[in-house]
Amino acid sequence: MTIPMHYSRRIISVSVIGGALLLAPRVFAAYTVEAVTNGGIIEGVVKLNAAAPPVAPIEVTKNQDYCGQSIRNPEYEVGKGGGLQNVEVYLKDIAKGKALNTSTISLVNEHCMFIPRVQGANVGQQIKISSNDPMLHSTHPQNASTNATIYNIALPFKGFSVTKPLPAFPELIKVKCDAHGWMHAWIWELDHPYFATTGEDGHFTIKDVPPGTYTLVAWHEAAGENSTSVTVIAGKTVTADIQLKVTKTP
Ligand SMILES: [Cu+2]
Repeated sequence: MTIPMHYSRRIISVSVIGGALLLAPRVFAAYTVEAVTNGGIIEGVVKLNAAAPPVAPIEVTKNQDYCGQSIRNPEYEVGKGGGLQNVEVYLKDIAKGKALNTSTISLVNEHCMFIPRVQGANVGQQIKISSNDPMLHSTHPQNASTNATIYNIALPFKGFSVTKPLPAFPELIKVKCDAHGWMHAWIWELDHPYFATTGEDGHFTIKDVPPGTYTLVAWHEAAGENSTSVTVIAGKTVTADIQLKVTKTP
């Protein structure tokens, strides 16, 4: 599949609300692909500003024979050094740089949860949705802001899979399973490839960044967002640790 070098700046979106026809311009920043020969690296660790609040296990209300009575809640995954997993870290408003990702991303229904819980992706990529469980799941991605359904895939048996294109424009996608209300995943679909998801130790690395000053954003499903300014120098590694606020009190 070919990836366009940049995207249309202005799309007119038409919606009908309460019978009124609204014309609202939706503006998307363009991203231009160009060779990066002198890029730098941004790396860091995302941590919480306080101890993660205790989270009750997920109560299983359906298919207990397979899923069990409860499932550990992965809302806050804090590693040994205090790093927070499943944080999407990305550059905001980067105008040009390396080519977009084109591989097919994966979302697996496994033991009554989605794997991975959080991932980044690019416009133009495909997603393989599959199930490793012997009962019915659905995979229902929605725009996280509007709840507009992107598609809704039924996965009736173990080994079933469907590969679909991601939406044509960048958006935060929230995925749910209509059969199991506790199943959630998030996909940060961006129009540039400068993103990373923190691992078990809360660490992230973003490579081949053209020299310049950028806003680096960290997003977490429960702790929300924070950002920092980061200046990348050719051939160097810059450290940019980010702290997120615990929003729930124990
Ligand atoms: Cu399910």
